[in-house]
Amino acid sequence: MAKPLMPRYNNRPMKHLQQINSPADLRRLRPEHLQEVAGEVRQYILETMSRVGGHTGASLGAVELAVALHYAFDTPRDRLVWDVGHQAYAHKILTGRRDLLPTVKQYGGLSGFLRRDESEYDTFGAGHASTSLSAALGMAIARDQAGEDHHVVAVIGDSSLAGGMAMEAVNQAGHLKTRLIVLLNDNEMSIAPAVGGLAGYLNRIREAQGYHRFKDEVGDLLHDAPLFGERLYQAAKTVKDAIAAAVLPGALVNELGFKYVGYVDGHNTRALVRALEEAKQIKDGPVVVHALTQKGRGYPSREKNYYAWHATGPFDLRSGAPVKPAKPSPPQYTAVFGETLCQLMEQDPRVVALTAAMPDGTGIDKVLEKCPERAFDVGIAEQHCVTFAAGMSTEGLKPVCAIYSTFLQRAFDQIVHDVCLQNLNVKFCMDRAGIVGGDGPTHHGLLDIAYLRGVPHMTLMAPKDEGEMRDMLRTMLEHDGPMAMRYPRGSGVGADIRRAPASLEIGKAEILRDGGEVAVVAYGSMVHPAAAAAEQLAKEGIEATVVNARFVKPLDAGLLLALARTKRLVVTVEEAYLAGGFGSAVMELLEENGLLDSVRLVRMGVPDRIITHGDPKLLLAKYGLDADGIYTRVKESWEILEERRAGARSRDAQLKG
Ligand SMILES: Cc1ncc(C[n+]2csc(CCOP(=O)(O)OP(=O)(O)O)c2C)c(N)n1
Repeated sequence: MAKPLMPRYNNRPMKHLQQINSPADLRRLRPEHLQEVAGEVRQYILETMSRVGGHTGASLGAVELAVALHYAFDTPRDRLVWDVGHQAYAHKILTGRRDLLPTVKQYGGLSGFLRRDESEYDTFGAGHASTSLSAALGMAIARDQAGEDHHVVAVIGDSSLAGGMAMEAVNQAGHLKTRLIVLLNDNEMSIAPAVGGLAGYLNRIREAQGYHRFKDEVGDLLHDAPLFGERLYQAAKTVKDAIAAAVLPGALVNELGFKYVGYVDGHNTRALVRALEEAKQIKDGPVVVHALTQKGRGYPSREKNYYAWHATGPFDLRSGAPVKPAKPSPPQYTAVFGETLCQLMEQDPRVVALTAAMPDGTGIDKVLEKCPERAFDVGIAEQHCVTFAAGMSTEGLKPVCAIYSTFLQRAFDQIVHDVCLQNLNVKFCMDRAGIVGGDGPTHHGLLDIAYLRGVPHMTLMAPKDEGEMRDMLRTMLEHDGPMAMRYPRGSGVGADIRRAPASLEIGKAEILRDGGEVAVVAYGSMVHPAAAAAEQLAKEGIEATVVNARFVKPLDAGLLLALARTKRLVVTVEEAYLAGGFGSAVMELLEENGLLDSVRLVRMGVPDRIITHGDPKLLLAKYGLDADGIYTRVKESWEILEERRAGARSRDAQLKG
């Protein structure tokens, strides 16, 4: 009889993986096969990511964790809560989404993070860091109240554990003494190398070499010893706990009420399953299982660059080298920002630069390199970052907080309470404002206009391109008081970045094109598409004035009111939620001046719904936020006005006749 064909992936046999359609299939395997399963999962992630890109390194580091977790626990009955969710591709593969992995982050495909509406195994959606312990603790309490007995397990990275929310949850968990398992995925990395006191603490644990050798080598030997192995191992555990207590700096373990299991080799499935089984036995409070992992484990490159591998684009599977885009694009906003800030810092010694765990993502890596004594990576701690900056400003420093629009949401109260109420001189530079693409709903920066516009003392602006971003950065540093600037993800438009940055007049818009009975007033990233739309309209005989608004607070009220008085149609365009956004600010201005009835106002922006992940070009087009979309909307709105005018004229004629 012919042998059945071995399932293969890109010509490699995937003996186990093809049979695993749910964790129940995994749990049917013998424990000695788990390491092979992990090998196949890693290979599958590598081959897939080499083609489509994604959170490659983060997920490669957590392959064995996912295998061991789904093996040791009865998921989805036992609840698994992943922090951030960027490291969970193996979890996706094992929970019925294997064949969809190549669609990850693409429009209509799998989310890059975890989502409750994607799978019953995704018990809690995330994307922002440090939420898992709070959510898991809530689930554990709900379990206790319902009289149920399943396990709740939070998986959190060493850097996310240092985030404020996670620390608050640790504080409460120790006090509540409810049953909760925390698997600490400790790879000594955030996206950048981990920073802060907790990183040092975990380091000290790692350096307890005697304990390490005991656990991993002697422990294994005892376990495998014939006849008395299990008993010897159990006896040794007591000794091991004593050693742990002796060598571990006690804060988390003793003082905060957590039990400790570990540390354990996070790439050894057998050791992991054993540690998790041990944690399951602890009934009287929270326990942390400390797993040591390597980010990017198995990445095909001799140079160990965990920083670069956290997330990757497509890469060469043999060398690990990134696949270069077909045609080079203009420099990214982030890079231009970092360079410009370095230049301006040379001219003003009071300027300091701050990032919350995103040095490369914000361009602050350049400042950290050039003047490390004036640049600070505070870790995943946006709230602290803002108040830290506020404190600096009270003593005359000029802090620039470079924080993604989406992550600055975390620090809203600090902006209000610590910065703006005291009118302190803190600057906010919001990278990734607007639709960010593959990272999706948790990462789109669509709310910053709405959440910052209503705060007294705040000045809010957005450049039309990377050249004007340099001007705005200079403008910010010359003015006193809280100011925020938003700019999009990705490449600029190719604007001139060699000229010296200019100082702009606060609250003054720029007229780019003048004429006609239509005005298109665009904010930030929508200015160039609006100008292109106006070109197209002009070809069809519809002349439009195009305004680069530059400021949403303060608005250029003089210009906007003049437009409202002289034009028949005013269209506002922004890459942000319409509710509370730039168009809303213009509408309020017209209403306050009794002009809403004298001009037709159309607001273009993002509607009040969750915006999915996918290619930003596609998503922007979907909401009409590109040159074609603006052209179409202006044309339609203009034609409606013209039809009404024609109707009114013919009614007048009839009445006169
Ligand atoms: C509030 C917030 N700030 C910043 C980020 C960006 N971010 C995503 S993953 C990550 C690093 C997380 O490090 P760690 O928890 O150690 O997990 P690892 O990636 O090393 O597995 C950061 C800073 C985020 N997701 N949420």
